[in-house]
Parts: sequence; C-alpha cells; structure tokens
Amino acid sequence: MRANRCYLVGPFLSETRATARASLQELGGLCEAAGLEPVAGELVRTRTVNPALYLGTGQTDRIISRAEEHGAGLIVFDTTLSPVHLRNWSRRAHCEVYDRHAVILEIFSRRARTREAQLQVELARARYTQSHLVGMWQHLSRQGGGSRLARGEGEKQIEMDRRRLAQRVHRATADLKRVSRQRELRRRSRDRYARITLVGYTNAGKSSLLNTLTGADVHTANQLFASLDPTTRRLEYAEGPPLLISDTVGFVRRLPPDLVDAFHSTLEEVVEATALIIVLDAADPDVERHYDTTREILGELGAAEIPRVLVLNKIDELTPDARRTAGLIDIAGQPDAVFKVSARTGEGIRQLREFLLRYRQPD
Ligand SMILES: Nc1nc2c(ncn2[C@@H]2O[C@H](COP(=O)(O)OP(=O)(O)OP(=O)(O)O)[C@@H](O)[C@H]2O)c(=O)[nH]1
Ligand SMILES: [Mg+2]
Repeated sequence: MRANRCYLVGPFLSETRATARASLQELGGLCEAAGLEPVAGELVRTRTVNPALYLGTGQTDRIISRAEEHGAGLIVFDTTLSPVHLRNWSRRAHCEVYDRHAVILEIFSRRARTREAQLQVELARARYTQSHLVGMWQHLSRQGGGSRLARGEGEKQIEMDRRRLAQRVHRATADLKRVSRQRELRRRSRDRYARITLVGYTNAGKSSLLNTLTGADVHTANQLFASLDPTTRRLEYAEGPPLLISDTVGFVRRLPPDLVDAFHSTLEEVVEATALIIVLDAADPDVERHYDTTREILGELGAAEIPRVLVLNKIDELTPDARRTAGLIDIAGQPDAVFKVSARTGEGIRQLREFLLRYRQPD
C-alpha cells in the first residue's frame, strides 16, 4: 500500500452516468496535479445520501476492499463530504479519505508562487480546516468508551485548534488586504487603458493565448491550474493606445467556494474588465460542459453582463470536419463574436486581435 496511490469514487444521485464519468475522469486529472497517483475508481449510483457514510454500508465496505486490492493508501471522493462522512470513512477504511475540495486545495497550495497567491490559499485552507474541525477530533471525544477525561481532551483540542485557526484566518485576511491594496493601486495607475480578461476552464490555453497575442512569456503547461497568479500584458497596435490583457486562474467544475472567496481580489480582474475572452479547448470532448461551467462561475462572480468574445482554441488538433462543426456548440450567453484559433500555430489570432480593437478606449 502506498500513501499517494488513490482509489477514486464517483457517487451520483441525479446526474447521468456520462456526466458522472466525465467528472470522475477530471478528478483523476486533479489528483495527478496534486501529486497523487490514481490507480482505479468506480461510479456508484445512490438514491439518498446516507447520513453516516454518504453511501450505504454494503457499498462502503465493497469500495474499501477494492481500494485495498489496488494497494491504494487514499480514497478520493468526487463530491464534497461533510466532516462526519470524512471521519466515519477514514475510521472504517483505515486509510486517508479526501474529497474533491481537499484535492483542489492541495493543487492550489502546491502551485502558489507569489505572496498573494500563498495568502489566498492559506486562507482557504484555514477555512476548510475550520469547518472540518469537529469531525477531526471527534475520535478523541469517543475514545475510552466515552470516559469523561477523554471527552474533555477532545473538546480541549478542538477549542485550542479553533483559536489557532481563527488567528490564522485573521492574520491571512489582514495580510491579503494589504497585498491586494497594493495591486489595486498598480491597477488604477494603468486604468486609462481598456482591460480584456481571459477566462475559462483550466488547461484551455488562456496563458498560451496571452503569449501568442502579446508576445509575452507567461508560464504555460499541460497541467491543471498552471496559473494561479494573474498576469497583465499590453496588447499593442501599430497606432493608438494599447489594450491591457489579463490572465486569470482557471475554472473547474465545483470550484470550492472557499477558494472563490479567497481568490476574490484576483477575480476582480474579471468583474472590472471592459470585455472578457472566454477560452475553450475545442478539442476537448467535454467542451460544452466546460462552457456551461464557465458561464455559471461568471454568473456567480457577477460578471454575466460583461461583453464577451468566445474563442475556440486548439483547432490545430481538429480534423477538417470537426473544425467546421466546432462552432456549432450551443452558443448561449450571446457573445459579441466567436473565433476559432490556435494559440500554438497562430491561426485566427490576427482576426481576433483586430476584433478586440473595438473595445479600445479613445486616447
Ligand atoms: N495543440 C494545441 N495545444 C495548445 C494550444 N494552446 C495551448 N495548448 C496547450 O494546452 C496546455 C495548456 O495551456 P495553458 O496556456 O497553460 O492553459 P491555461 O488555460 O492557461 O491553463 P491554467 O493556467 O491551468 O488554467 C499546454 O500544454 C499548451 O501547450 C493550441 O492552440 N493548440
Ligand atoms: Mg494558465
């Protein structure tokens, strides 16, 4: 049994099996990005959520023995589990149990480079732990047949942890405010130019597009959540003022609300943009779902009304037939235009650049 080998569990209630499968596959990618090694997994249809274990006891024990057979030291759920579910599972399985939320937090904490991103992750992590505290120490309260002493120990521990976490949250929030105020000042000083913000699913090619459009050298990688820190570059034209174009953190299905909150200042680039470019990976079979998720998150951020351009990226990977139909996804949300481009080969980039001129403010 190896600690980083993980067994994936995709419980589904009302969604279709296909949706649940796509989501479980994505969880596999997320686990890899978090430095884990998914070895196997399964979809489990459930009718109701069991209050103790999320799944039924029969299902639970079957999953635990499969995970053991695969030598997995970790079971990962493709959903958000309550603290009680997490505690009951890890006791029963004698191994660690994560949910989707914990995996995404782990990726973010590995990727955070700048002080601001580190603080944002620290804050999200402290909030997550806060909400799971009761579950974590309940085993102490129950130990020794529920003797008074043991119960007292657990409660004391919870109280200590709670205070320490409250301090961490407080400190991270204050530091974060200071850092983002500095960024706000920098942004104000650039405010005379129109701002275009790239948004979209993680790995869609936002940073690549920023590089191709502006000749910048932003880190890109075939991994989920390569960019956590927003980058802004100038998009220069032969004449007249430039546009400012910003990259953002990638979206993903069920992005934990703690992270959306913590990354709020970063995501302000989205809300304050003159226009958005929604980048989609046209070669991904899940492209329509990614588009839906992106629009949902934009709605949650209060950015539903901002003018937008839809960019279907990576068309170099499509066959001629698929290229023709790529634009035929159900394009809801009324973008100002739809472009098919390749950030890699540069195809379609000139047209996109020219179109973006319409958002430029008069000098
Ligand atoms: N074939 C092809 N690959 C591309 C294209 N654009 C980007 N990629 C690849 O897709 C992967 C992801 O690109 P990124 O630019 O890092 O994607 P991102 O949207 O910034 O991802 P996050 O920062 O993780 O949200 C990289 O391996 C890129 O080389 C394209 O037009 N064609
Ligand atoms: Mg990126």
